[in-house]
Amino acid sequence: MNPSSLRSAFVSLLTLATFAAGLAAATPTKRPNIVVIMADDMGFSDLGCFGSEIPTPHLDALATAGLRFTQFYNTGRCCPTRAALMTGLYPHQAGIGHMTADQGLPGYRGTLSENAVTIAEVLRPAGYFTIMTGKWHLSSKPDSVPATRGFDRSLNGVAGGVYFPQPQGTFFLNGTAIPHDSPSLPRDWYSTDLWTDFALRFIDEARAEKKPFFVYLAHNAPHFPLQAPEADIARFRGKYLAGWDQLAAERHRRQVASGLVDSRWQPAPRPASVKPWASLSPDEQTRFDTLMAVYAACVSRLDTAVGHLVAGLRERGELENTLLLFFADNGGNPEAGPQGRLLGPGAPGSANSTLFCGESWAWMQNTPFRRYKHFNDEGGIASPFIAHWPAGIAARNEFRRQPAHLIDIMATCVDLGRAPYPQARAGKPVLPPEGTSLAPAFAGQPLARRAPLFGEHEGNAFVRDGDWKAVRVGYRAAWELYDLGRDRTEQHDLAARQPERLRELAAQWDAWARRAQVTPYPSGNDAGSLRILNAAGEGEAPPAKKKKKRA
Ligand SMILES: [Ca+2]
Repeated sequence: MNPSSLRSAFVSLLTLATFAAGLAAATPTKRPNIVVIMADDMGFSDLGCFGSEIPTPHLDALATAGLRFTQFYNTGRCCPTRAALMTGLYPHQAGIGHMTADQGLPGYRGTLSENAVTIAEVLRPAGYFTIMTGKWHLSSKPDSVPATRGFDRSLNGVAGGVYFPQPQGTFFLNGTAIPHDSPSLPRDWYSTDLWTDFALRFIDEARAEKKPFFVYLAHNAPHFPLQAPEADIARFRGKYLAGWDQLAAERHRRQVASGLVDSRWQPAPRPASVKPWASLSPDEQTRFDTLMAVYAACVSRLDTAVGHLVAGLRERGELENTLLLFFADNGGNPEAGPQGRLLGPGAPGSANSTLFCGESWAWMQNTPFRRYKHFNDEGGIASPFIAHWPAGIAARNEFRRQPAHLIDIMATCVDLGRAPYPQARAGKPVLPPEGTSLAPAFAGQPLARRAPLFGEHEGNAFVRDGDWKAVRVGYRAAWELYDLGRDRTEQHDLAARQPERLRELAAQWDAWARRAQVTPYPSGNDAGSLRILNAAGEGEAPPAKKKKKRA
């Protein structure tokens, strides 16, 4: 062995020893509670600690006392994100490559696969008390609710989109359908608070049984139709008259100043479909101010609820050994196009109103990234991510810059919960988890990731290996290639300069797509996302007719 390889062997040993010591120091003997809080349709820059002007003091405090991951990925859409989060598989492997409609193909059955286990189904046999509150959206079938997928206690909506009681609405309480005005619920509830209050109520049951708990709290905020109590909205009226151009620039400045974002990355420019704020009439500006004020009220109220939950954990003596994770299911939402939507008959933001922020504000919400929910560009799949665990994470107020993904949450729970991952569920073989535990990153060490990260939704697709990312829009568009280390905002396509690298990445993606049930594709799924880009004057036309096989 020559001196240089001896040295490298020694460094490897040292690294291993340091790694083991770091983990030992960071991992308490008692297994942690695990609380996963997810927001719905929220942009990368919408929390104060990720650059926002929206005050989010409680989430900021968690970031200050814990970690912010700068490159955490979701799948770009509600249902597939929930499938990947719950199972540790890619969404198509879990049967939910699109939404909850059954499209008759293995990757697109619209309900959780029998060959997948949920985190709750893994942690419960290991002694955890398992709790779910909020938006389920993993099936439209009443026999596939949290109560049938491993959760001891649950209060859930089949989907989201509900902030105030609605006469026709149905929830499930521990698997039993109840109306929105059920006597089991408080009167005049607001969803964000309701999910939080029930989570704490169920936590008390876990404590009574002296079990560690796993909580999956899936907020429906700030998804459309945006609704919030009037007093919350009033705090934000007029604050958005500064407009998206100025506010996006301010968010970017704060992101650079905090070290979250590299100053060399050019922020995604305002799309052609989004008008310069200064070109709008005063009436238009007031209308857009109202839309964003209600959105900000939803986010602010969500932050207050997180504060309530954290205070509840602290009062119960549980905060110290609780791993709390916070992230969003997809990026800012451009649905309803550049104009957004503001319909009554009630006051904007009330239970009788329909508000969508739309593409113009979504561009600002995703600062500094391009594109939105639905897409696999960073604006669609990059989420703010906070990890807080006083007893288990020694670092305070640090960034973690390794890419991480929803599929890693299952692996992290298996690791920290010391839970065996099952080979079978109800007699059916279970697919092995795709992700890797985030515990090494908590201790400042490299993740043990062996494969690139992949994604696909409505034909939009990406593969990321190290800093290299190939990404495409729709089923038929050419791949683009980006070096995210130098260009996280995807402004400089290197496809023509590095065709060989791109070919390799695309081949890896093809192999993954076959393995993970992404192909064969269902027909016509790209219409939803491409309509948005067509409104923006870019992208391809959706397929005119159902075609047999595009795979
Ligand atoms: Ca969503």
